[in-house]
Amino acid sequence: MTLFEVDWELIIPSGSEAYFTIFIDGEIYFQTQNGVEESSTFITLLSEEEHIVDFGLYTDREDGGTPYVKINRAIYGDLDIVAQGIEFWEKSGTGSIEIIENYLKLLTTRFNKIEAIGTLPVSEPKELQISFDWEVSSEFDYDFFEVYVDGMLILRRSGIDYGTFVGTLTNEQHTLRFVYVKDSSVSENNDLAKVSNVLVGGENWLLDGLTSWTTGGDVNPTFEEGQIVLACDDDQSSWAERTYVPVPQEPELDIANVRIKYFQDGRQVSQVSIEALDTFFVDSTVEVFDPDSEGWSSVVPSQVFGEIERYDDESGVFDKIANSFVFEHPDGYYRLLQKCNAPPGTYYLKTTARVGDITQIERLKIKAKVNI
Ligand SMILES: [Ca+2]
Repeated sequence: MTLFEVDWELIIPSGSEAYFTIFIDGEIYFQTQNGVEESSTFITLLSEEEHIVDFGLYTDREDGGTPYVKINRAIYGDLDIVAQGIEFWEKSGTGSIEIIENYLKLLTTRFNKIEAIGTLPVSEPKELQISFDWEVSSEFDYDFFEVYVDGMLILRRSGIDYGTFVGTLTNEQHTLRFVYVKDSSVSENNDLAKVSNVLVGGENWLLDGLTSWTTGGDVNPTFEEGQIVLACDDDQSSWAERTYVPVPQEPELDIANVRIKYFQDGRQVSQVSIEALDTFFVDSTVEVFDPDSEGWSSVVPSQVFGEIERYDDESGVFDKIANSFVFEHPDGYYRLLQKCNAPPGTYYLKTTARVGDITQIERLKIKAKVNI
């Protein structure tokens, strides 16, 4: 999911009245109290699909002067929305929307509303997928089903509505919370919210009902027929939450677990030059990485074999010319002896070592000069 942060400011001259709203995908996510001047930061996490954001200003009285809203900052992931300019916004209603200096200004006159509507683009998915089915049956616009991740609102719905939410999060610890919350009066419809099929990182979080969940609010939710049922009275809430803890990852090694080292005359070599490609030898040792000591140590492989190859620049393919003779030396190294006839050029000694389940293949470059 992607963070959407909005710094907003509602200015209401004394004697005037107005309120400010934020709608996302046509649903109300935030609303100020009518006539109260305030400023704050609105934060929500939105799923990877496209979203419609709608900032609205509603003016009742303007006896003291015209109220207006300043969107001082709006950031969606890495995207600075205010910096996109006025073209980002579509105007709806009566009044004006304009970019002044570094903010978006919404202004309208009495008994009117002005909206600035923009489209938040599709965002990149993260590693951990979460999904759930939800339904709400409540007083529209007053009693809400809300979903939070790490305390940030990700979904808010009311009335009679249902759907499947799909989003992704970083593979880190996250807390998912479902809430049913009611205002101070009036109940409509079934007056509850239900959640089922909660899948987090491929795991079904409702297999054992609410056993692994924390529940709370004024009324604890219940678990019925595979669903979390959230319900409560006026001015109350009911919630259930669960925390995802990532499985510790094996430390990633940027080195192979087995390696082959080459020697000539007791010195380690990374390539070999020879006068002629009829007979020569290279010694090799095989080592294994021990993650505990974080060091390499010699190992006796179950199998070692070598072959001389020619590399074809055009096809990008190694062609085998001849096998090596492998002699196991009592001092723990393997002598790879080559006998073959080929013209001067660049060749490779392909060495294969098997250690347990690991088959390690390495190639030593051989430069064969003119055979005198
Ligand atoms: Ca209500």
